[in-house]
Amino acid sequence: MTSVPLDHDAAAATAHQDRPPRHLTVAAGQLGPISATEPRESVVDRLIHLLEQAHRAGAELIAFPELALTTFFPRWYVEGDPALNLDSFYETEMPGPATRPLFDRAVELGVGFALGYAELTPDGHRYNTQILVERDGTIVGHYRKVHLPGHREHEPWREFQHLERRYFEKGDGFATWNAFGGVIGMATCNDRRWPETYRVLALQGAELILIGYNTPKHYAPDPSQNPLQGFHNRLVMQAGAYQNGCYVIGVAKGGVEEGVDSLAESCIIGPSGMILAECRTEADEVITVEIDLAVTAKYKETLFDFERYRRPEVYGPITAQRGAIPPKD
Ligand code: ING
Repeated sequence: MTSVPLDHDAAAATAHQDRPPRHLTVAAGQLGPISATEPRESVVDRLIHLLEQAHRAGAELIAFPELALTTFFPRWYVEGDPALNLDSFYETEMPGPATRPLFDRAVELGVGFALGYAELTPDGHRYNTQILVERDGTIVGHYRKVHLPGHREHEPWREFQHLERRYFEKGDGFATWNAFGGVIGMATCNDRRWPETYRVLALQGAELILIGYNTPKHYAPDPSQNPLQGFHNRLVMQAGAYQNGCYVIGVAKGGVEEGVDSLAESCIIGPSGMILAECRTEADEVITVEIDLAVTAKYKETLFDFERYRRPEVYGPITAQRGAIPPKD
């Protein structure tokens, strides 16, 4: 039983006083398709071009998509052991020879970035990974995707596969980092659909959450959702932002990639839940917004004052159960 301090209503109820501003100009670096044969060096050139464009617009941080260095290879079932056939899609060092130019250019321009890629560890573990790199080129954050969607075995009935559960292991949790003058959290793609993602990050102080995604517009288990992909994308990130008093950047690799039409619609969302900027194309595109991280306090210190209003003592089922347990008759 979690002991919760007594109610805080004794605290004086006064209008929220604005905090000193903490401005940060952020960008989403959306990617169009990456073909299976596009060399890493070519993709890195595209990322550098987006980073330079963001820098010209004053950005100090740019978020790149999930698996931003390669095509979304989990759409294919590859016979035999994944370790034997798919290694070319994984990074064994970061930065490596192909990605070092991105780090070098970022340091030259003083722009930090978040980058999603497939990670193969020295001891043979595979993750859908995202890193946070500060403006001096230091990797300050390292996140491995927690919620792996799709399936593990070949399902030939599908137009294309979604084998993340075959090609990646689950990450072991969410973390936040002090960087860029605030508290930054990261999540990846399917993570954005689960409210726990935002709440666990916000309970660790997150003020800005960076989320890369690759989302096919066709959802094989229920195609009735296909026309709602854009709505669901905005819905979950806007809700997550508002309910946790956070800025959220959702950044896509979109367009028709190896025959699979994928959602673009990258956007930057404020703690009000309002969309502050959104991409208009399904190609490489940069959007930037000068945000004020101090504005998060308007929500975190009023409506969503966790310490004052949350009731963890009644939230037990959220961590005690995995699936739903309906009431007995
Ligand atoms: N992609 C998807 C996502 O959650 C998916 C999985 C595909 C959901 C299609 C809905 C429709 O956005 C990843 N990579 O998690």
